[in-house]
Amino acid sequence: MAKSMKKSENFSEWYNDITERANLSDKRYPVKGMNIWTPYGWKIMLNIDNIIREEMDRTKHEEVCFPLLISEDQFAKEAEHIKGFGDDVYWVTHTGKNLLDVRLLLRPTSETAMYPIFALWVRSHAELPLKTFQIVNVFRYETKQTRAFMRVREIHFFEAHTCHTDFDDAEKQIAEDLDIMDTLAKKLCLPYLNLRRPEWDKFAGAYYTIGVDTLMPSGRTLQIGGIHQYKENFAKPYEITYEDEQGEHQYVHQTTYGMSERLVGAVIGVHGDDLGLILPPDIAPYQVVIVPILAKGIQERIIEECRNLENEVKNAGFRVFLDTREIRPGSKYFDWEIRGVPLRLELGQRDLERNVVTFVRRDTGKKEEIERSKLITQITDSLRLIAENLLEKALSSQKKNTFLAKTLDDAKDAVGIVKIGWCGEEGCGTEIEEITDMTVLGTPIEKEDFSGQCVLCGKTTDIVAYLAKTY
Ligand code: P5A
Ligand code: ZN
Repeated sequence: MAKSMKKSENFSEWYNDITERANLSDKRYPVKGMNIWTPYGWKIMLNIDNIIREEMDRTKHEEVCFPLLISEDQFAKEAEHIKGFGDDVYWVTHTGKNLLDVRLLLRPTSETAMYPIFALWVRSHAELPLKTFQIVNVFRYETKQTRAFMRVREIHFFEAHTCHTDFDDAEKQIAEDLDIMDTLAKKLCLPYLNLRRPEWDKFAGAYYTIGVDTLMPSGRTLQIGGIHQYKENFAKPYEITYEDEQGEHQYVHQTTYGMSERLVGAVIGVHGDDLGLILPPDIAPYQVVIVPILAKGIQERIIEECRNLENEVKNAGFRVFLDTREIRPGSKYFDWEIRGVPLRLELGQRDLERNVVTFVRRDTGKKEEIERSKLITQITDSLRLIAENLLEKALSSQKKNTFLAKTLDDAKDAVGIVKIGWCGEEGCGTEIEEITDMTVLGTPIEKEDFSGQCVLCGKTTDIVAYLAKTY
């Protein structure tokens, strides 16, 4: 077996290695940036999608599914949007040998597919807000380095699109989106930052963008979500209007919220260790794995008892897997550790005789014996503790790797998230990016107490900007 990588020594290799060995994704597909979802990886993704669907349901968004192809004329209506996405687009130009009259493109995101239709759907103020979402694949010809889950060209994509009577109602939607983000991030045990992106880095066509960033162990941040206020920017070119109470036609105000399989990438990177993945219990395909320790003579009794355990755990509402493969228990431990299953139960002759189960936590490696009768309470408690521990660890690592830099030199030396004083001017911002070789992620949406100087021009300012190297 190949020597396993150390996460702390080479995060990037470790990430690729773990993704492969945990069998999350098959990267042998012969089109760059397009990977295959394996059964195990797909189960994780679907568990995340299910949480998102629950949240959408709770907040009364309705699921839709728009076509994959967009015609060029529809795509081209909003100038900023096409400027931002034009180069990333995959075009469909032919059918067989014939050139198409109107070229078609694979959606890189679905604004331009949906909004001509929203213009037909939205009639009166009584139908607003319109709250929709879809979970579909989108295509972006990324030129930055591709990497499983983190940057792909065929993206498993969640996108919510809403229409509102006015700016304030759209702002309420953004507050709701932030609340949804928080619920989801808690379940994934991920700390994150909500940063209002600088003007030069907002979503193409947006009035403003909130980037949701998480810190990876490499010291780079990964954007795991985008929440955008469009104001009337798309409503105008797509003529999405409604009749208000006075019978006047008004443009809707729109918002969107997007996430992707990057959430899986963040979970792998943030929580995993040198033994493999560690999956947050809420998204683990199996929360509990049972490994029989077979002793000669009573093999059948042990298997039977393991089946009883399996049923008991399943009936209590947990996702459980009984591993009856004919390989050594040690190999099974190894496999399930790589795959990040939060809890392992072992049952052998000694356990059977003493009416206990051996119980191992993936996050701490701690092994203990528990009474058979306390099994379900113990599982319930342990899964909760694992989730808490994962979040706490990640939070403390984020804290440890966040620095306030007084000067550009200090900023340059830091690995992680760097906070600096910034006057707010684009000129200073982009120059800071060049000098530090970092990205200005933006300013926190909840204003932080700060008074100091812009690290570049020295002007007194109360604005803190966050900088980091990014994926
Ligand atoms: C919001 C939904 C949008 O596209 N339109 C509809 C808006 N926003 S976004 O920020 O550009 O994308 C949303 C999130 O998708 C993830 N993402 C990716 N994931 C994997 N591979 C990619 N190439 C990729 N590109 C974007 C990011 O998490 C982003 O925040
Ligand atoms: Zn300045």
